[in-house]
Amino acid sequence: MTNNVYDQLVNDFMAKIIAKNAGETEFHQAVREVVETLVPFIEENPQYKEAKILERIAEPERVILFRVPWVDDKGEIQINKGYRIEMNSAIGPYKGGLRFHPTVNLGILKFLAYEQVYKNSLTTLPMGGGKGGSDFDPKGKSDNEVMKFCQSFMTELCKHIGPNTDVPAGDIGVGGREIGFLFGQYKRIRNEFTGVLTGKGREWGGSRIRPEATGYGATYFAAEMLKTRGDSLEGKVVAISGSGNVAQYACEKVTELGGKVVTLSDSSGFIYDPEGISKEKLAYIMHLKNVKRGRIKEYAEKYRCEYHEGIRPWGVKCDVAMPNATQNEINEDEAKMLVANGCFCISEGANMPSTPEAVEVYQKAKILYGPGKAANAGGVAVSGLEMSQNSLRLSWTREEVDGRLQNIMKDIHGTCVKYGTVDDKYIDYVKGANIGGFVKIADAMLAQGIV
Ligand code: NDP
Ligand code: 2IT
Repeated sequence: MTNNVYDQLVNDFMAKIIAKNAGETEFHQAVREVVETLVPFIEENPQYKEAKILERIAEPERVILFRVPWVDDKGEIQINKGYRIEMNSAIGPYKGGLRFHPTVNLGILKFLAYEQVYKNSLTTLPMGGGKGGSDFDPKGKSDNEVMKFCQSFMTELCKHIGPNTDVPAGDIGVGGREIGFLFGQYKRIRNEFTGVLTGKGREWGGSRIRPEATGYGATYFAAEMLKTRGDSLEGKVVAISGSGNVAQYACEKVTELGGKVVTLSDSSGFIYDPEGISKEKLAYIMHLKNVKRGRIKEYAEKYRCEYHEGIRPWGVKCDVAMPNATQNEINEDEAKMLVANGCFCISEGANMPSTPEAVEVYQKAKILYGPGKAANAGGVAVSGLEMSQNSLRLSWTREEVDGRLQNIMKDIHGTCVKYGTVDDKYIDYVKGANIGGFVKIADAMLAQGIV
C-alpha cells in the first residue's frame, strides 16, 4: 500500500473520532499520533482490523463525572467538577493518575487516559489504563482547603475504585499531600486499608522510589537512547522544564549521572543557571516548591542567575532536553530552536509535551526522541511495583525498586527498538512505543471477545 492510501485511512478514522468526540482537541491529537503509526501495522495484521481493536481502544469503557462541593476557609461554598476515565481494562485494573489543575476538562483527561493505556502496556506490568482529576486549583489554597476538597472528591470517587478495579495516583497538582488526604477519606468511608492509591507515604503502604520514579525513569530512558549512539549523559548540558515532581527528580538523576542541568521552569517563567543546578541548589528548589509552594523566580534572586518571565526554556543551548511540565509545551518554532542550538536528544517526562509539528522537526533532523508514553513510564511502573508490594504486604528496599525500575526502562527501550527500527537504522521511538504498547492490549482484547 502507498503512503497516500495510509493517509486516507488515517483521515477517515480521524473524521469519525472527531465527529464522536467534538471539541476534544488534545484527545484527537493523541489518537492521531497513534493511528498514524498503527495503520500500516494493522493493514498487515487483519485480525486486529476485523475486530475493530483501534476503534474500541479509542472509546472509554466508562466515564464517571461528578460534582465536588466543598466549603473554603471563608465559609463560602465552592463547586468543582470531578472526573474518572476508565479507559481500558484488557490487561489489568484501570491505573493512572489524578490531575488537579484549572485547565482540566474531558478532552485533556481522555488524551491522558488514552496515552496511559499504551504506556502501562509498555511497562510489562498487568495494568489497564485510566485517568481522572478535577478543575480544582490547589495554588493559593490552604492545607485545610485542599483537605476539604480531597475529602469531597473521594466521597464520590470511592464508589468507583478499588485495589482490583481502579487504582489512581498523582499527576499535576496531586502529590504526597493530596494522596494522603484522598487515602484517609477512602479508608474512613470503606473501612478497609488497601492499596487503592499509589504514591502513598512510606509508613502507610507507599513504595520506595515512587516519588523519584518518573524523573529517574525519563533520565534512564535518555541514557538508553544515548547508548545507541555510543554516548552517555556524562558532560551533557540538559534543559529541563517544570519544577514539580518529575522535573526535580530528573534534575537529581541527570546530575548524578554527570550531566549539567541549566534550566527549570514553572508556569510563570524559567531560570537559566549556566553553572548547573547542583545537589545543594536542588535541595533549595525542593523546599521552595514542595514546602513553601513558592515561585521559581525566587531561585534566580537567591543564586543571582537569569530569570525569563513568560517564556519557556527551549531557546537555550543544550545537548539534551527534558520537557517535564505539561502538554504542548514545545511548539514547532521551539523545536527548531532546540535543533539549531545542537540539541540531539529529547526525553519526555511530561505527557505529550511536543506538538505534532515539533515531533516532525525532531524526526526530520533524526535526533533521538523518546515520546512520553515510553520515556515517562517509570512513574506508573513503580506504581505497579507499589501494588505488588501492597498485595504481598511487604516492602522492598530502595535498591530493589530502583533496580527493577532500571530494568523496566531498558525493556521499554528494547521494545521501541524492536518495533521502531526503520530501514536506515534510525529508531522511530514513536512507532516503536505505539506498536509495542498496542500488541499486548490488542491480543488480550481479541482473546476476551467483543466487550
Ligand atoms: P507537578 O504538579 O509536580 O509539577 C508540574 C510543573 O509543571 C510545575 O512546575 C508547574 O508550574 C508546571 N506546569 C503545569 N502546568 C503548566 C502549564 N499549563 N504551563 C506551564 N507550566 C505548567 O506535576 P508533575 O511533575 O507530577 O507532572 C509534570 C508532567 O509529568 C505532567 O505532564 C504529567 O502528566 C507528567 N507525568 C507525571 C507523572 C508522575 O508520576 N507525577 C508520571 C508520568 C508523567 P506551576 O507550579 O506554575 O503550575
Ligand atoms: O501519567 C502518568 O503516568 C502518571 N501520572 C502516573 C500514573 C500512576 O498511576 O502512577
